[in-house]
Amino acid sequence: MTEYRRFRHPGATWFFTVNLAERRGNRLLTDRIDLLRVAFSHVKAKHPYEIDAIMVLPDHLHCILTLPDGDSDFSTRWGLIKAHFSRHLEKGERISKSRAKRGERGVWQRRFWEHLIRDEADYRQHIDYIHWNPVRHGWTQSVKDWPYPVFTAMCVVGRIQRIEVMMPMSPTLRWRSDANDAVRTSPHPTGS
Ligand code: NI
Repeated sequence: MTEYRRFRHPGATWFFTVNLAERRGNRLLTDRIDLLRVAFSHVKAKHPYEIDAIMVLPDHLHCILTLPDGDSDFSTRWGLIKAHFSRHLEKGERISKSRAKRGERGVWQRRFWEHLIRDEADYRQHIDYIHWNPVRHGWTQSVKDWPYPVFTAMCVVGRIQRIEVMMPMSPTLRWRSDANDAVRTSPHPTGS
């Protein structure tokens, strides 16, 4: 198991929730995880960031990113990641009139949720939140059974491995046999 990463960059580490425009029954992100990985690494090459933790769910994703010192331009990065993903995706999603008028795709929600990580406790809480998210949304009874990749900085460039290998673990996190109990006791910042 990967050693738990410590919170090292006050003022530079952020939690994000990014949603697909169409969420009901949409599994685009896990179906096209290949494309998502390419989008992340493509943007990272020109606009560096570190992925502290990430959970890709079928219709949204949560992650913690650390930006370089003095650079808090996460909006550019997300704009580019989303655009790269959409551009390489076959057309076919529902596109609203206002977006169609501007020639925009309808893959992602325009807005995303961001939260500046305050301190070690806040960092740990959000790591736990990310980790438990598939259970929280009812996709799986146990995080260990979640079949889709969780990737950290390492596997964005390398191969995707399973969650129990790749996920940075918080010392506060304990596996629970009762999934519902896990949901109740997991921290609940916001986003989705
Ligand atoms: Ni979620």
